Amino acid sequence: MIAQFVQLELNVFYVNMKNHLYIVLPAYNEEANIGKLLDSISCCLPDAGIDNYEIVVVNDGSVDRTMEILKDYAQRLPLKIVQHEKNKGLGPTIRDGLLFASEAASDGDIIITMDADDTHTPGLVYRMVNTIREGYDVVIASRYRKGARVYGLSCGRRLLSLMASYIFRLLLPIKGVKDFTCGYRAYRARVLKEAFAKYGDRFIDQQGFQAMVDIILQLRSMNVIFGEVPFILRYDMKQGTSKMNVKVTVMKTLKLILKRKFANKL
Ligand SMILES: Nc1nc2c(ncn2[C@@H]2O[C@H](COP(=O)(O)OP(=O)(O)O)[C@@H](O)[C@H]2O)c(=O)[nH]1
Ligand SMILES: [Mg+2]
Repeated sequence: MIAQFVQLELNVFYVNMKNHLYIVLPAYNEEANIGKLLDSISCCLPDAGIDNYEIVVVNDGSVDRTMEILKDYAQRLPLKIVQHEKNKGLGPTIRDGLLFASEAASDGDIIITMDADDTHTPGLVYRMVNTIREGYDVVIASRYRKGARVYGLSCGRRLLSLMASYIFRLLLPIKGVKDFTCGYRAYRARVLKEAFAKYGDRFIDQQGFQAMVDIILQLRSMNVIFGEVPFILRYDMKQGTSKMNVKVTVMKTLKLILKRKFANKL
């Protein structure tokens, strides 16, 4: 019991001392969700012994109250806001967030991305951070690992994600990856720094939702160790509708597969 307590204390100490954690949130018109998510992050992380964190929200030209809410939270949380005056799309937004975080981070720090729609539970951050510390470079919150659950997502969207998973595993397999499309991920900061140095402006150059899968495809040729942890997707918590245009995303993703598979233009 005492030994366990000491071990826990050491763990907490270790997380605090060694790893700075950046949480990058791409946000477009998330007034209904962003406050709830920031509340849960600010509860969950200290509960897990992680006090050394910073949230980076990229507000992508939202036309609702997202900015107002963010400014309010920035007064009490370690929160930086990167502002796009106009809506640029998920690709440029996630890129600017990752660039901001990786420039601020040291090599051993950890950068997490999650949706700002309150469907990615921050309780998983602790496990993702520890999985990086076990030796993985990129850890994906995966819907295709034992123990994963999906609540509230339509059958059509479920099927689409599953098909994407099989197509990528068949055509562009990556050891350790089954969920190519989930945006909830942890990256060792060094890997992102190296990717920005290697690819420059070509790193994350897709505009839409397919940018998320392309990050993994671009890291694939860089000796990166990928891992996954099972994840509970709480789509039932989401207020409002998805911002993903399914048809456009499917077409652009298919085009991307052809480009990466056959033209191999990385
Ligand atoms: N920057 C930016 N972010 C977007 C845009 N559309 C969606 N997002 C963000 O990308 C994330 C994923 O979108 P979401 O609606 O949750 O997609 P879904 O979970 O796949 O249904 C959320 O954090 C959104 O706020 C956009 O046009 N620009
Ligand atoms: Mg979402």
